[in-house]
Amino acid sequence: TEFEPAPAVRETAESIATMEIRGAATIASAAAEALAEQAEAAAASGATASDPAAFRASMRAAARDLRETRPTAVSLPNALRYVLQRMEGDSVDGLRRSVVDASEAFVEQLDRAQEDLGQVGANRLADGDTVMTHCHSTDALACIEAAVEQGKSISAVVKETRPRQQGHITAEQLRDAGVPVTLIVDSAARRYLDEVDHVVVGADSIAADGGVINKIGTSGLAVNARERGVPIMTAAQTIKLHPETLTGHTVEIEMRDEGEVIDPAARGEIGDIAVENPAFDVTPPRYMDAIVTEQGQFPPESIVTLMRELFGEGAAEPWAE
Ligand code: RUB
Repeated sequence: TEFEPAPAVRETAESIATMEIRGAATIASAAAEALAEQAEAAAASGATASDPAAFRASMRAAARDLRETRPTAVSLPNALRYVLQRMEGDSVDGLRRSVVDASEAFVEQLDRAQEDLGQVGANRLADGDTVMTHCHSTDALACIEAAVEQGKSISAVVKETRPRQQGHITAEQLRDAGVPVTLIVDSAARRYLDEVDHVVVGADSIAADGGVINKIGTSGLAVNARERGVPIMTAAQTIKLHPETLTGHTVEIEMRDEGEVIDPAARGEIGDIAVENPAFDVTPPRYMDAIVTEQGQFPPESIVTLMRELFGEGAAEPWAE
């Protein structure tokens, strides 16, 4: 493009692409913060410092670079849209300030939404419950941690989550919150569901039909939980709602490198086989008991009502004040 994004933006984009920064909420706040860094850099350098139109164009270019990193978590484009829609002013300094303010407001709302949904999710858990988790979701953890803060005694069975083992991050965080943790391989999930009272997962996107897009393996876990009679909830702030699914679009499922599945050194020995590595899957609404948001809990089939409220006529996005 004509505008090279600031080094801080390139670094953030690279960290999202390599999954050093990962998880839908964390990606969203990093992207919003990167736009603020772009605004500071553009207000201080070259043509963008003196030309409001050039400043705006450089912001849009930075947003495109951030957008292209990973396709599935809608919180990323939702964050970029939130900040860019609030960019206003006739001078570069005014524009800069509006972007920095919007970025800060976004991150604040994100934190508050997570706290609020944590309370809702915690209300679904009872003293003495054992929960099962998949992957690492800050929204899901907020529910478990809030339950512990309510004085409930909770223990956890944590799925390691192949291929990248984000379950290890979940295990450490729960251990630090004083939750007794048992780590299992993914394929042991159904066996352990007999000892579990509730499954708690996060989401990268929620579709208008109530389908939950989350880490690969979530849909199988949900089907098994239903078969075992164990309730399953998705903890998802409203920035996870995917506006384009209201008009019939589907959510792109990221396909990642085969090197995450099979050691490149062993590839030669195994020879001519196909390896596929989808990062996410879709859990149909009928296998999910509740979507827990900062606006309360919803049966998946009714989430479209909230989506229309937040994205429909005029109201341009979630987290409207
Ligand atoms: C992470 C993942 C998480 C959601 C929700 O996938 O699927 O469950 O992003 O996380 P990856 P949060 O590791 O591939 O990014 O609740 O923190 O937004």
